[in-house]
Amino acid sequence: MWKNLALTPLTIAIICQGGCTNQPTDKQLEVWRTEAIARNAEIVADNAKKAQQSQWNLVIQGETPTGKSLKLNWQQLQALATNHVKTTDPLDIQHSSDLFDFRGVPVSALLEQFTVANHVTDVTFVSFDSYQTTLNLKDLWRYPITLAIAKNDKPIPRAQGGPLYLVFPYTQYPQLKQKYNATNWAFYVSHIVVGTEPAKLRVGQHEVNLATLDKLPQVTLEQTVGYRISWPSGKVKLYGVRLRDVFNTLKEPLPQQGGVIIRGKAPFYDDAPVRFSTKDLSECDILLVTRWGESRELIPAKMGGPVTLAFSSQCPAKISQSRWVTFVEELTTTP
Ligand SMILES: Nc1nc2c(c(=O)[nH]1)N[C@H]1C(S)=C(S)[C@@H](COP(=O)(O)O)O[C@H]1N2
Ligand SMILES: [Mo]
Repeated sequence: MWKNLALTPLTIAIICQGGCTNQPTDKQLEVWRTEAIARNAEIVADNAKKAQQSQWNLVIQGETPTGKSLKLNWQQLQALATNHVKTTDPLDIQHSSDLFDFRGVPVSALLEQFTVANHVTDVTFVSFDSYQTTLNLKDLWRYPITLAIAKNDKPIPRAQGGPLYLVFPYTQYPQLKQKYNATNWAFYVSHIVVGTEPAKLRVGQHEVNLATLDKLPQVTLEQTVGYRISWPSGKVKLYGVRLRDVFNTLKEPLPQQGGVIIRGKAPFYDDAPVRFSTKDLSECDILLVTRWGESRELIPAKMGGPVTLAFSSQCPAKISQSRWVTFVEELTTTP
């Protein structure tokens, strides 16, 4: 605590105690003390913010020949963040005509570390809050679209998309504005998915892939979906398996009093877990969806696939108004 304290009039006053000629008045000491406390609180808050930022990781994964993934910590990101993009920021509404100097890692520099499978056409960015945006792979090679860590030489505050903000060089390449609008500028990016990952879920001690899911009883729903991004509006066909069948088949007992927690890729699921009681699971169909539409296509990353969570319209509102989890990665039981 004390080593964080800035050299303020209070510390000087303490050093001077006894030895200095102009003794401060009690009132002056009280002012200095108040100032020192305020300054100290600022430093502590600032350190907390820095700690939060230094814990930020970026994961890059997806369709690479070996399924290789890469996790970069804050220190590594900082070392890579050497590219400058001078552009307006369409999400900085109060300064919409200002030119900002963003410093960050061009996405192409990250992709260079992979051999991307030939058929891959797009790359999806997933954010802390589960927001997602998908870009054309060719555009990432063609333009210095960048994950920025600094804006005008300062770390980017959370409210402005930090610590890692996907920025487009609008000013240098105005044609990018036609293709990518403000909704593509993703705040607090945590994952980059190249193409679409193969289905791989952790269920308790088990690892489950698409072949395993395909062996379970298949359920079809036709209804409006609750995903935020890139799904058609109106009724959509969804195909998948019931959560309760997944647990039963794997002989993972569902706790009578407790329930299950469903975790997606976005880090905020750790803070705000999506959970259902065992009773909820028996009352209606809560599904892990693996295919959609008339032609039963696999769910691409662009739509939050390969596995998403869905609720039958027969489910009570309290259940179906839960989050429609995208990029489902883990199911665990909870007492
Ligand atoms: N991580 C993240 N990035 C995001 C969003 C979001 O909800 N989360 N919203 C997008 C959309 S739709 C817009 S219009 C702008 C501004 O979003 P806001 O009005 O919610 O700040 O940010 C874009 N980037
Ligand atoms: Mo928006």
